Amino acid sequence: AGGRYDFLLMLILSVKSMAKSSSLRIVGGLSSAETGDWPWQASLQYNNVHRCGATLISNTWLVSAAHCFRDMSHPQKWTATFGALLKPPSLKRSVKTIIIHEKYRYPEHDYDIALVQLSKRVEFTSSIHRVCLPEPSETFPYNIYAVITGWGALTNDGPTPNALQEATVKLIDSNTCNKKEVYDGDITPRMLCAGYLEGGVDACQGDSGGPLVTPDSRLMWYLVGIVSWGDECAKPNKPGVYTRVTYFRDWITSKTGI
Ligand code: 4AZ
Repeated sequence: AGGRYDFLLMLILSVKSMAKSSSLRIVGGLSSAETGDWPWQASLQYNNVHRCGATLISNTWLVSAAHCFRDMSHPQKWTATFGALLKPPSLKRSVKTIIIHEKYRYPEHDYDIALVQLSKRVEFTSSIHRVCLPEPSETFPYNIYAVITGWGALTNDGPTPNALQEATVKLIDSNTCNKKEVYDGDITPRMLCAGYLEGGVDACQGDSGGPLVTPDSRLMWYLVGIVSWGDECAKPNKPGVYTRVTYFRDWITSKTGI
């Protein structure tokens, strides 16, 4: 069945990219997203500057990466914005609470997950609403397609866009990702690799905390991963590494009730 949904996803994405002039984005992504395309995507901003992505999982909670809040876990300085453009955003919320995973220890990448509670509800619309969370027991086969989105750098150490970028990547199995020439055993059970071993398409600085999503057979989108780390961006044998959301599904419930 995976092949069939892969085909549908590729069809949707290629039709979308044909419908507008494509250019090199995210790193090697298809193009800018359109308003409402990825309605769960949020920008987390510190003193009104974009720092990280985040994903809406309820009317009041976002999930993001723990490393986004290093030395900056004071909620009052953070805001979340929604809408495909950073400026002007279509909605803005202040942050009430930041919960960083108890086992996250900088500079390690393990347990790279955080929850962000908004000070006021977001009322869902067609262009701003939550993503689905997978069951803890869900297993996503490797080689299926998934989509990454964000306002991160367009190339390693390169410029950042105002419009949300999107790209298609493939899930990579952890045995492959732990090979000596790839990440040499650094991939823990809390992580998931996605991208291409040949390089070229990847998340990059500023995409951290943002979503890696894949659709089910009904085209409901599920959060599979959270942009976490990688050796620079889009290099051969250095795919993006994501926080594995299924591992943390029960932790999310314990903190939010979701
Ligand atoms: C970063 O520095 C970062 N290529 C995020 C994602 C990746 C690398 C670096 C993955 O936030």
